Amino acid sequence: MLIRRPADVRPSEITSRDNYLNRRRFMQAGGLAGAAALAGPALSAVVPDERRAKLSGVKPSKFSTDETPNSYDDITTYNNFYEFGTGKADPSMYAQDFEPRPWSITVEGHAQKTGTFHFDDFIKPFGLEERIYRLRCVEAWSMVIPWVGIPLADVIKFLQPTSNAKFVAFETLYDPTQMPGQRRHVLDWPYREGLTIAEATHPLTILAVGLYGEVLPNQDGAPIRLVVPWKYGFKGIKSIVRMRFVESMPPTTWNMAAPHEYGFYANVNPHVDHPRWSQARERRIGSGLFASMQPTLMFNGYGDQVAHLYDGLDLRKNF
Ligand SMILES: Nc1nc2c(c(=O)[nH]1)N[C@H]1C(S)=C(S)[C@@H](COP(=O)(O)O)O[C@H]1N2
Ligand SMILES: [Mo]
Repeated sequence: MLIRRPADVRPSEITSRDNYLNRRRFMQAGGLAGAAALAGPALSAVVPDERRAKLSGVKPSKFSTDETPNSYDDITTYNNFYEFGTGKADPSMYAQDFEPRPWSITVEGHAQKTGTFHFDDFIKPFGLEERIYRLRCVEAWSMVIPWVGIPLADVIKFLQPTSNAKFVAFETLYDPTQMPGQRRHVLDWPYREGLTIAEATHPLTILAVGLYGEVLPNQDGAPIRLVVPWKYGFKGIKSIVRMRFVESMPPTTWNMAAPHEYGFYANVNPHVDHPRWSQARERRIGSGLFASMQPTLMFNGYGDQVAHLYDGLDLRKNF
């Protein structure tokens, strides 16, 4: 288990937290009209920039699983985020100095509303929901994660794609000064992912901005990442800076790296094995070393809701 040493807490972080608390105290004590204006954008932001700050106005969702979530510790110390190293503990160590603010998201391609949005403006029109979802990694481990996010369908409706938009492509930040993993050509940076429009606008698909009711930790993809619960974890692209509405199937990182092993669709499918290992079972992280593996469910258990998206598609060919 990883313990965060006091040395890892940078002075800038302490200062911003103190300022935040002071401002709050000032407002509570003074009850001044217009105090919100004095306090500035930090208090009005839907997703505060202070680490581990509590998110307010989060609504529960009927789409959540009732399985017990993994611990905060599991979810934040067992990660895949190659921009910070390829080991499972690397992101929890090397993403600490990453600054997910200021942040902007550029929207391009076949949509009425394109351009560069500040993160806060991008999020503001939408309500935050808690979505407790199973995450199934292609490496045959799984977790249950209480995300906080916004439905991607709402965002897409707001951006008004044209009829030419058949797919949505996403890109992660490319910044080797902050992302040490990008100093080596482990993957063809920036990390890229894509969905069909039907997948992107499915009610289960969200952009996550939080975890356990708090601001999303860096190692889980701060400030904003994709979550598509019926697909292998690698589709859940982290730290998104670009969204592009396109006409043809966009290139995706793992498909480019190993086309025979990772397809565009990447639907969780216990009947289609990875060329080098079985996908029939999975190990639930945190269940203990001696716990047996559990069966992997078609579409990660979300088949009732998503199977229709693939009617007539051969899922062996379109893996
Ligand atoms: N930018 C980026 N996004 C990424 C990855 C990555 O290496 N870089 N890894 C993917 C993989 S393989 C998985 S399983 C999930 C893990 O998400 P988590 O660490 O929040 O559980 O993130 C996905 N998103
Ligand atoms: Mo993964």
